[in-house]
Amino acid sequence: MGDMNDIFNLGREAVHGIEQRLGMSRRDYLQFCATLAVTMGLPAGADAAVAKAIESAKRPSVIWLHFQECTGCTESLLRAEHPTLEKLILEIISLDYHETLMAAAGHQAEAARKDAMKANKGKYVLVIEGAIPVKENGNYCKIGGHTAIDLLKECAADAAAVIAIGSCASWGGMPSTGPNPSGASSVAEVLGKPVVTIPGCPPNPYNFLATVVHFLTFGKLPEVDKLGRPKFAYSRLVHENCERRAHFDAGRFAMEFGDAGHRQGHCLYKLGCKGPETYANCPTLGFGDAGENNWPVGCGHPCIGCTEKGVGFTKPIHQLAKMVNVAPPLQYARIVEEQGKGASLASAAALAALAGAAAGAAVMLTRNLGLSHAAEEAERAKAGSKPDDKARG
Ligand code: FSX
Ligand code: SF4
Ligand code: F3S
Repeated sequence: MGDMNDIFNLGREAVHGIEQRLGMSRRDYLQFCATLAVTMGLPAGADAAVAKAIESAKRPSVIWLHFQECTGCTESLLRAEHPTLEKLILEIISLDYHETLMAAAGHQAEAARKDAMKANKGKYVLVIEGAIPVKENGNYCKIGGHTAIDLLKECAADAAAVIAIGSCASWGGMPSTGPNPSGASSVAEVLGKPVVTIPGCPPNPYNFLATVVHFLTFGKLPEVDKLGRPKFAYSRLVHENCERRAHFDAGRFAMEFGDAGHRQGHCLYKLGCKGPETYANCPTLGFGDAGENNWPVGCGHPCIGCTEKGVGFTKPIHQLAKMVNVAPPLQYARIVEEQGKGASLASAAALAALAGAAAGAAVMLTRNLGLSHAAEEAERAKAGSKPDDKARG
């Protein structure tokens, strides 16, 4: 958390102005700035910079286009349970063109877009929600007689920054699910250059807001990974911060919805949870400001990998996830301990046979039950095998 002196030294008059403008108490406002700074992973004191930027900077003009999508991105931004989030968004940015929210229609709406682009040439932030269909010359999506392809290119030409919000705009998302009849493509593919992406279906509104506030505070977009995702939000696997992780490590899994394991909050890996191969900050940020555990896994549903290209809307929901950086057996306690020489090979073999193990497994069990750690290592050295390979079978 930042230096409170910095925050409280923020001119009282300025903060008063903010109180008036945002219709929230000074305490709530400063808390909000601190939350955004923490979301962005900024160092101590940055919350004061965020507060100053929001207070002093001119609201950036935002032009928001909708293509192939469900409008869930907008919904998640504006229907968050936080009582002031909607207000904050509309007060921090100047939403000059947004087809779902604007009152204008038809030619009036077209004129509003042109006017906003002209008045803020080179300075506006272009936000794209939805994928762009490229098959049949883009005819699957037309607005005001123009294809999504043409609209995107026209609006991106004079934008200061382009943000692809949601998985559809980021990598094709749900509309690009095979066989992808309309050729749904990402913003970066159509523009032929990388853009900032905030994937998620829908994405967490705080990740979008933090990205915009970063732009406002530092005059540039946050650091991104090779897929254009802000590192502050997408550098960790869901699995790395999941509250059910201890159950995964201990081998306690829900095997079907509603079973004892599921009711006790055990790991959802065996129900197809894609947390082990999905990068997102859902477990740490949560959704909807409705308190702890308000995210898919927290609510008892496996992560479907909605942020991740090649996972969400691609892999079958109940297919087991690929373990990106950890394999389950590595987490289990060794089955051969240091002390003791253990049983003879013969007695161990008998034990394995008694246990009814299959022939191959019995051999393995024989080896593992029958040897002490030191002897096991010696066996391996003799066989020229690497540690653990055999123990895991
Ligand atoms: Fe919907 Fe947005 Fe999903 Fe896509 O979010 S919530 S289909 S990511 O573009 O509206
Ligand atoms: Fe959590 Fe899913 Fe990982 Fe289990 S597999 S710990 S439910 S992210
Ligand atoms: Fe999506 Fe998984 Fe998060 S489904 S919302 S990435 S927990």
